[in-house]
Amino acid sequence: MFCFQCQETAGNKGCTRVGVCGKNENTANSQDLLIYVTKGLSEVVNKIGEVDSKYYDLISNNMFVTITNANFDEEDILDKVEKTLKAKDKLIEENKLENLSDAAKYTSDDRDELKRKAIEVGVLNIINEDERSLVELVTYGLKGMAAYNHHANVLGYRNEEVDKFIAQTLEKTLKDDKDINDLINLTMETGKHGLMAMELLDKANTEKFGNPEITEVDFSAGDNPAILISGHDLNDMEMLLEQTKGTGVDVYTHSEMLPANYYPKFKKYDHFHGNYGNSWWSQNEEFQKFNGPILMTTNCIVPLKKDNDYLDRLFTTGNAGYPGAKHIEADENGKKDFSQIIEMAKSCKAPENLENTKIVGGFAHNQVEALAEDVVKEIKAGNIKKFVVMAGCDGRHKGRSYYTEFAEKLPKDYVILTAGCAKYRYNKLNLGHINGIPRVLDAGQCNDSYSLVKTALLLQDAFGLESVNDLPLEFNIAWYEQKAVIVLLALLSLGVKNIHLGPTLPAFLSKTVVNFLVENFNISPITNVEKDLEIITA
Ligand code: FS2
Ligand code: SF4
Repeated sequence: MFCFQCQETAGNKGCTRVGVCGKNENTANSQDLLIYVTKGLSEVVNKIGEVDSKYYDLISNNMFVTITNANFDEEDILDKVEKTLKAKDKLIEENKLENLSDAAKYTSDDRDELKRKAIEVGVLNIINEDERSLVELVTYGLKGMAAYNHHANVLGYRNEEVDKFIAQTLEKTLKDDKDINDLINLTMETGKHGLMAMELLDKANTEKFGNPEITEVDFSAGDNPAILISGHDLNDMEMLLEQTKGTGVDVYTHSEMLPANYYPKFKKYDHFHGNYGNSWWSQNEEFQKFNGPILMTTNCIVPLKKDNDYLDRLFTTGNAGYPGAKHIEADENGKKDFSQIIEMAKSCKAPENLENTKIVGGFAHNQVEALAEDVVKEIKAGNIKKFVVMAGCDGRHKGRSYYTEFAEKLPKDYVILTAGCAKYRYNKLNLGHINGIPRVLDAGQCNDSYSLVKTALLLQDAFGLESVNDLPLEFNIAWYEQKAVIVLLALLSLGVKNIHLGPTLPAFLSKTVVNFLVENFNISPITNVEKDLEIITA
């Protein structure tokens, strides 16, 4: 195996024997094969031109499955490989396609052969380091885009341009004669389409569930038995709340599902208790203490430790998967039956209380727009000096305490704009208010990063500035997995410069690609809190 797609990759070079995330060699290889056959399917779909949207769904789903910490189940991934091959072969036969690439031609229904092939199709097949770097940068961006696209699709929203871009770009990565400049252009195009996918998801979420609003979220545990829901899928959230109504079972969010608390539609459910626990990586201890069933709707899953005995309480759905955990499939209409989880919850003890914290969030673009007048007033009065976007991911590395310290030491007239699980590093610090405007404005999940872009454009407009780079706005982004890659590419496609990126630069960026990003966008790695604060406050 060779995998270097996330920030925690071994030695910041690559995982070669087992993933730091816990992904074993066979699972890693099966994911490589899933990407390979999905590229083949994409080529076939592009050749035909117009196909049923179910093929685009399959492409997005497959990409999503391979995102860090989404699916650890080799057999499930190989099932998806077989499903993809069958769909592709049917299209080839029906349309009598010829002159296809090896990836599009490849087929087998023999598991042993699939496992053999899986070893052959890894990222190291591209020998030229710069080419490999750009192909993987684009592919990881597409994974993030596919995740956003999938969430919008299940809510009934679609942008054909996004679907087609994903399929066409995947096919382009198969070409033997890749030109570096073409790949650089493709990277920027990926960012541009990433923004479209984010916009689509924002529209889907806000039209379905209302605009997030300022909300105080309770982190304490109640007395009823309960279900913990994690990941990012708001469609699953709604189905779970609906099915648990009147059952005596409460629902709590975990990690990236926290922002579900900000949506008007979800707030109406009395048995939606609040949030339990913290960032994804603290789940082993927190799931153990929760006592009731846990539903993982997407990444980030952490493999169970030896002393964890909650596997029988762990459920996955959608593109998430974990060996031994029960998986809840949607029916042909997209509906999911969570009754077995609810029945299990009834016989479980109530969650153990972890804390009595309360946090305030819900500052997505509509809410910020409602506050715009006050915000502009405070900026003009000199009470708010700058905004710092501290969005992105959290992770296990000790070095991430940088973000806690950075937030703590920011001057008191600085406001943090955030989205994603990165906020767990500082969202309980009580950083205070500036005349009623909280110093940490949480827009929601990493999936809601579009809100931060809208907020920046709103401020640009309010001050009549030509470029977003002229705003009193700094970017200190923390990344971990591939959704952060598409957020970064989306920002670059908007021309955002001077982004600080940490805790480390991606291992998949070659020196040439890093130089390109520095020369054109002045991206820099974080250094230490003092030095970075000096730069940011200059
Ligand atoms: Fe956090 Fe993990 Fe949101 Fe990422 S829960 S790092 O995959 O998607 O952000
Ligand atoms: Fe390693 Fe990250 Fe890949 Fe897991 S996803 S195998 S930690 S690089």
